[in-house]
Amino acid sequence: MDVQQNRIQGAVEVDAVDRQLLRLLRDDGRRPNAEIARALGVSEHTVRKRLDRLRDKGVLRIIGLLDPAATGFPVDVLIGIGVRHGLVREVGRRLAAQGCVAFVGHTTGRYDLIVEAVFQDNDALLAFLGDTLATMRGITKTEAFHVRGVEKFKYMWDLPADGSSEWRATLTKGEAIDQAIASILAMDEEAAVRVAEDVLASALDPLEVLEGGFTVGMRKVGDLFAGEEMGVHELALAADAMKGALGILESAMPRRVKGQDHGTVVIGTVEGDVHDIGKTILVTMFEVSGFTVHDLGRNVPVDVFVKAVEDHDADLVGSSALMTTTMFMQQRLELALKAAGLRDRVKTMVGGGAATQGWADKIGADIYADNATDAVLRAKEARA
Ligand code: B12
Repeated sequence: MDVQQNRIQGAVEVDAVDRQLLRLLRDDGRRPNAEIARALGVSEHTVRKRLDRLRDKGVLRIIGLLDPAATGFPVDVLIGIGVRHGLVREVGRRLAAQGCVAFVGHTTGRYDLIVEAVFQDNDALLAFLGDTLATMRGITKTEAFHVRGVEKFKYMWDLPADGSSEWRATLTKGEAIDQAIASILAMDEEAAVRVAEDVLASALDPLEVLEGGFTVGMRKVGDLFAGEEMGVHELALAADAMKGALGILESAMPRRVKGQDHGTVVIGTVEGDVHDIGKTILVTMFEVSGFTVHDLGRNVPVDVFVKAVEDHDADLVGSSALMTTTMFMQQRLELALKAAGLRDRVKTMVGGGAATQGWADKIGADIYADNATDAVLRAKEARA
């Protein structure tokens, strides 16, 4: 008990911001402080101070790692070594002096030492086992374990979240994107939710994984459906997985900055169309970017859009259409806004899988975007 308490007392305190900072550096140790500051929402001065402290306390070391496999030493072997009593230290030191040895640890159990060594090929490994180790004074037995693949290195280890005794998987952006796409293609809501939770625990940008992972997965599902490799039931299951992940990721998007008001937006999916996942992302992105949003939902008749524009004195109206059979509703909306005398007061935005820039030009819509981030950027430009 005393030992445990001493260990905890001596441990360096690493708070949530430190952990996020360490994760960012784990991906790229040369990431500029300015970029880290932006990602964490703190000043560069704070980043510098925290880095200095973590370095001083020995929590962080930024080093260059040489990859043996990439430099012509692909054979990676762990070797358990038994040593005659009294000679363990001496043998350990002699092993550590060998050029091919990357790690020497003193262990309990069947072996006294565990060594990791790298070789150009199996002949070099056999020479090391048969010549060097077999003739080294004090060694009584060896057992070699050829490492066929590595899932995790020590530097990838992370502390559990604050106040929790549970470790969550920590993912790089690439891993998160791959897993997000896979969970949608597998139509696995549980997996999608887990990936989304891991994204947050890994301090990754939820939007990047949403757009680059989950949304890409949904588009692939659409292609499989078009090629008749998936039915409507599977589409619905994939959509449930996407919605599960979306709920988690949305909760972590930064809330609207107080006092910011870029304008009022009315958003909905057009009549006859129930596809509302993209529309929901759009609503979130406009909200977190400082707009006041009125979400009309899906399957929304044109006159409901028009009434909402009038009632809320909207600056922008966005209509989403995912099908070639429903996109004409976006054109009807243009005409109805003109007929109501509102067209000059409001900017129109069209989007969703069916719409294109060409379509927007043809019907006279002001803004087209094929993702929610660009939609917000264009809306801000149009209002500037
Ligand atoms: C999930 C899905 C469903 C789910 C929808 C669940 C839900 N609540 O949304 C369910 C199973 C219900 C469904 C039903 C159907 N679907 Co469906 N569906 C899809 C699928 C696979 C994914 C759509 C999606 O969510 N994508 C992910 C989101 C994030 O992307 P997004 O919608 O494109 O949105 C992004 C951008 O486009 C943009 N954006 C979106 N809206 C807006 C709006 C504005 C203003 C702006 C600026 C930007 C913008 O920002 C978003 C975020 O980045 C698509 C395939 C595809 N390639 O789109 C087919 C697809 C749209 N469906 C299709 C079809 C045919 C159907 C059905 C007719 C099938 C049937 N036989 O019953 C029905 C139609 C029901 C109806 N009346 O609407 C076809 C449409 C074909 C066509 N060209 O007309 C598609 C293209 C599949 C295909 N390749 O054949 N579907």
